Amino acid sequence: MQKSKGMHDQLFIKMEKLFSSTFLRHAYIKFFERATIEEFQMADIQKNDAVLHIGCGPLPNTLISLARHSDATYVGIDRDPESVAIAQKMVDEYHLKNVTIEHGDALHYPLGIFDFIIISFGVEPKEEIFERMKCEMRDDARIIYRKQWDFMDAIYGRRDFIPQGFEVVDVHHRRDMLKSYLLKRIQ
Ligand SMILES: C[S@@+](CCC(N)C(=O)[O-])C[C@H]1O[C@@H](n2cnc3c(N)ncnc32)[C@H](O)[C@@H]1O
Repeated sequence: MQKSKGMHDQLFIKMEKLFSSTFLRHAYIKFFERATIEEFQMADIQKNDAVLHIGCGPLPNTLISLARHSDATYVGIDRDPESVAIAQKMVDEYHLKNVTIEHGDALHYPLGIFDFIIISFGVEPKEEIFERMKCEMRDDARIIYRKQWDFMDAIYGRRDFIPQGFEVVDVHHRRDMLKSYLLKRIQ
């Protein structure tokens, strides 16, 4: 991974942790809400679906926005224990009974029961994680995979990569400069 991308990821985690102890935490979650709801129109999550978010972060804005708008079962994991503890408090604060937060790394966490798997922008190592998903996710599962808008690839030093063995079903450019792919495994 390029140095500037790694620094960006670390900064993001620090910022979410900092906001989490202030009144700004609610504004932060609200700020991303519209972009998230627009993004997930392409996924069409249904009531009986199980959704895994890999890299929910200390402020699990994606899960909170989704759970407030679409009935489904949501699980958020993060490999950083401190982020998990903060995220759990946030979910409790929003009284979301259909969201579970767990400590877990995408390199080991069981993937086989999920209809949708969301991969956060800051999740690494992506190549290895996609290899795992190819073998372990359900045949009909869908992935929401986020990266920066293409023009920022040069800054982060990572080229646009669609993992081998997956095809693009849809693409959405979020208003906050994240590009989001809906992927499925090539059968
Ligand atoms: C951009 S941040 C959180 C995004 C966010 N708050 C949201 O709701 O979309 C990404 C998070 O991914 C976590 N992460 C990175 N690699 C991971 C992995 N292999 N498994 C689980 N979590 C990971 C980091 O610890 C970080 O908290």
